[in-house]
Amino acid sequence: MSVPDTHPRAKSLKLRERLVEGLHAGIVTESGLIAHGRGEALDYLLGERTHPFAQAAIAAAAAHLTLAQHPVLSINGNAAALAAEQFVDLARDDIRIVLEVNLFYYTPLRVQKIIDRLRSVGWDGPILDSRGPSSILLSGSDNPRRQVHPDGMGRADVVLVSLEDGDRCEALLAGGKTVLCVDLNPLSRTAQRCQVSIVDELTRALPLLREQMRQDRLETRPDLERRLSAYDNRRILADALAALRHGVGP
Ligand code: PTJ
Repeated sequence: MSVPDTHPRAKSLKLRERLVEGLHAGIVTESGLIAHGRGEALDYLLGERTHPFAQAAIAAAAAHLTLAQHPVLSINGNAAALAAEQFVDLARDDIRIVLEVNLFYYTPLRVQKIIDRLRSVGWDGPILDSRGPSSILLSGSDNPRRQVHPDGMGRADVVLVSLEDGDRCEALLAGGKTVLCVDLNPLSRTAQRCQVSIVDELTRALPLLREQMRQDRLETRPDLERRLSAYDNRRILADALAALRHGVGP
């Protein structure tokens, strides 16, 4: 059923449709629908808008990605279903950015379907598979989620993960990576542990991140470094939690 633009919950319902379509296309798992429902509830409480704490985190994430030598965008089933075009837009803007498919519920077929989705929105560059035949294990922990592609997260200094499980984030941190996340739950292990937590809905956050990265190309390295040294992720998480507790919903 298509949702009319005039419906009061149109945006939210359209995102839901993308997830359901992704499930039928073999991109999203059943658990992915549950994860989306959790995100939807949190976003409702946040008034479905980007708050200043998310804008500050986006600015920090953009600085990290701009200063990085080997930036990687990690893409799972939900992220691909919701925002394939937006990830491709980011990668098109910056030839250093590498796309890596990284799945919790791994099957080679799902990886292929996600690659096909990224191709269908016009990406013709490389797309790596974290658990393909050439994968390696990150050192620093025995975390079960430490498999990465050597040309992607294996050599990355900065990784953006979206809607990610906590083990993956911990494996990347143990491997010495700077981890940036998009996660509507400020209490998730990923949001709590990573260096920059963007507590915002993925499809709202990515265009803002793209715009900020475009502006940051004109900034000097010392200015970006100053932005990062002034950034306090603990404070951002506290502000996000306060907004959720206070309940700023529609
Ligand atoms: O595709 P796979 O196999 O890699 O599996 C993907 C899921 C999402 C199932 C897997 O990574 C998972 O179980 O994730 P979690 O642990 O449920 O974490 C997902 C987090 O993303 C939760 O904290 C949700 O609140 C949050 N979230 C869900 N939808 C959105 C979101 N954050 C931002 N934007 C969203 N649209």
